[in-house]
Amino acid sequence: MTEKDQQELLATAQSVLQNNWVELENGTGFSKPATRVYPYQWNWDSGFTAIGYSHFNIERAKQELRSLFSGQWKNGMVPHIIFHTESLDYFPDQSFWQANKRNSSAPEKPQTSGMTQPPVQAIATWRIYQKMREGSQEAEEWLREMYSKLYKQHEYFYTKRDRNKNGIITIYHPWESGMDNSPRWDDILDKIEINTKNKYQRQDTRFVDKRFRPSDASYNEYIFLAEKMKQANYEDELLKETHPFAVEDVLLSSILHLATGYLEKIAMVLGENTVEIKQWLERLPANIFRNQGEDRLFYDKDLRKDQLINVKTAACLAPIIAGVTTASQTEEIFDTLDKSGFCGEKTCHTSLLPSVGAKEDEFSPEAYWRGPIWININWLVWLGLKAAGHDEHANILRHNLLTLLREHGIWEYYSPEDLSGIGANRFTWSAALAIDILASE
Ligand code: 9WN
Repeated sequence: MTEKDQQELLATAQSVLQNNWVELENGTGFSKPATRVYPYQWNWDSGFTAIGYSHFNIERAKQELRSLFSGQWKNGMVPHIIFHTESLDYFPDQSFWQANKRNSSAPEKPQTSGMTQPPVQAIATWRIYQKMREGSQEAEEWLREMYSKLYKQHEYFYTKRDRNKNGIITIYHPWESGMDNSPRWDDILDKIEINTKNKYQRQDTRFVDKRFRPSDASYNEYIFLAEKMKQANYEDELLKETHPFAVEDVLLSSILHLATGYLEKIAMVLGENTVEIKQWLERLPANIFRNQGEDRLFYDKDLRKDQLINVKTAACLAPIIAGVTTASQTEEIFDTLDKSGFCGEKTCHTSLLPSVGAKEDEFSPEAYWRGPIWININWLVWLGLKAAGHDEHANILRHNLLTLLREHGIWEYYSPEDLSGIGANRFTWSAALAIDILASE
């Protein structure tokens, strides 16, 4: 890609972030993931966005995280949506969740949802610190401001959601995975008996073509499960026993492990005690290989059945993101993907990863998390490859990501067949991560 192409991509990506920024009356602000379809602040989106902003507007990067953590619960949970504003464009909104009426941990204001998402904020906090004058008082003050919030966020996962103390975190809803309608959840969802019918009106399909979004049947399942969580007042102890959807999620756990490494770095700069963090960091590497299938890929576990969920999706590479695979294990994973035609006609050594293997029965190139290429997943794998020194492979991925963004625009996701952009146009995290990839060598 020429220098001019890169400059133009950077300018477009920055303008997407500027456009999706929402100024709040209290002087702070947050980024909508996209105009209309996602009017609030989302958890992992905001971490990716802060990383993008750290390259050109440190204040915005900090505000993004500050506004997210203003919705943190007393028990440490950072909810998946923070409702700083009101909007008629999204369902379910704050009136559905009623989090502050149901759980005394939830803040009165801002209102929030009652579940969480993969935690990328410790990574973002560290990136912001690196961009400030490292070692300066101001930079340390930033870490000090964030540390206890991040610590509580991680402590929540390791104490409330790590049921078997194995570093593999339990999620109670597909929305918590961030990969909402992934076929990873199909079997469990198919078997859930929806015995109450909720009356509700979807809003998403007013803004994005229905065929690119989850089906109505999936929405019924999401709302049924969210309603069940609400009935349990979002109490982890109750959900643990009775909730019909309980899955050990390898992707979320790998992201948590990666982010906990950054939490440790932050603690070390601040001279905080790292004993507990070190113990958390021991869990996943000691146990994740139990989630490995005979084909060398990694799978989630359905805790209600005590069985691995054998569907080939991009989550099967998660331990590469966590940085816990050796060079030969990483090679084995990519060899398996190539043999199974995961990336279609090209190999995964040379091409972007689709969300679901191209030869899987469930693969559907334009259906949300059931096939399309997502920038954040490829970015996470790129980071993992880069950190482990797989330079050649990382460089190919970087090149493919930038070419995709430059030639096809800044979309929510892309068809692996013709690389056309789908879902929401001018999508915030795709722009933010484009900026980060451009800034790397
Ligand atoms: C539900 C905001 C979010 C992302 C998720 C993505 C999608 C929401 C939705 O949008 O989920 O949380 O309404 O479909 O799946 O990863 O955080 O961009």
